[in-house]
Amino acid sequence: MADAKAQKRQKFEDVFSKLREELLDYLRQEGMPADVVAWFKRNLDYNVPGGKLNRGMSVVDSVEILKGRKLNDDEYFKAALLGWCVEFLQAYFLISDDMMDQSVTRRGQPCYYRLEGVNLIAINDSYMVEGAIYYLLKKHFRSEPYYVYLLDVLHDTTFQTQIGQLIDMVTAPEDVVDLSKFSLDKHRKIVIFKTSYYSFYLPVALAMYICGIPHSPPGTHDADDPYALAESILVPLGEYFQVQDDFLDFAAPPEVLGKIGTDIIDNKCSWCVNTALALASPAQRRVLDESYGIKDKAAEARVKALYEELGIRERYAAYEEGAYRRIMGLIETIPEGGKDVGAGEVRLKREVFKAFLDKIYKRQK
Ligand code: DMA
Ligand code: MG
Ligand code: MG
Ligand code: MG
Repeated sequence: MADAKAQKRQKFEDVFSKLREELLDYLRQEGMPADVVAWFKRNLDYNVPGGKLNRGMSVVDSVEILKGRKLNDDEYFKAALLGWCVEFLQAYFLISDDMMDQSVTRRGQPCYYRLEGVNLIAINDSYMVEGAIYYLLKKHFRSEPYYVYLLDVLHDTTFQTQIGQLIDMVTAPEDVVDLSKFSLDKHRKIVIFKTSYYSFYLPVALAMYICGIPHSPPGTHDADDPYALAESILVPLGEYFQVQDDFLDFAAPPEVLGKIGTDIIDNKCSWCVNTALALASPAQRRVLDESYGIKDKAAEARVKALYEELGIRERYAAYEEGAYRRIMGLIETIPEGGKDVGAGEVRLKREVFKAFLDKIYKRQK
């Protein structure tokens, strides 16, 4: 079982090696100096492949589920390529996210911008990881009838994520800590925009496009559009995923998580602080007001102790159970046997969403 999982990952990673070579060849063909090619190679190797690969591999999984059969070599390559586009997009966001959050580690190693000689060049390096997506897409999908849909969904979800990162940053100013600005409502907006669209809707929508699932004609009710239906389930799923991310920032051991949490010190509008604010007595609220969002390890420890005192772990466990049941309920609104999408033979299936939910339920990292 563990072997099958490792093999599956290896097969997916082999596609990355091929894509990386195509990108490096492009620079070489353009006559770029060897040190420039080497820099781009290190950028790609350091930032793109080392994560859990859940988002990327879920494109392949979703295509397999939608088609209801194993993929041939060409179908696998195309699905995996789109999966890697999601991973490239993620890498682009993470390089800049770590700079903005002044994070220290990511995936068990120093954040990229902290490497010697990198620093602010990481800004351009993040743009190049994004640019690579459109080079690869054009090279492999230019003549497909759905090419423009791939471009649209990538651009739309990129902009949504950038808006989400902006709300996240603006709600967490470095100089003024004002916890009255926080609310679970604002938190919801932040997490849906910064995480749900690109991590959950995007992989499934890409899979649906290459399977040829059509949009319903303009003017028809949203509920009849398979993409709108997918979004209505994947957005809450992504919200649950980011609540996990917020909780793990506080509760998970860094050696398991692969990153050191910064939310308390960075004054983030996290699920944990919002939940704590709702539970705190006036005295506990004063602890939060005095210790949250300041660059001081002892203050951070006081906030963490308060989280323990308020039972944030138990609240989270209850939230997780509720979220799981609620999302399962949403999935079960899809007609059994798949939603008939008319012209296409491929139907939206419950299994696409269940597979995703099972991957993240009770995750520890
Ligand atoms: C993640 O927000 C959002 C994006 C778009 C990278 P975050 O800062 O909570 O992520 P992490 O905990 O991985 O730094
Ligand atoms: Mg971050
Ligand atoms: Mg962030
Ligand atoms: Mg986080």
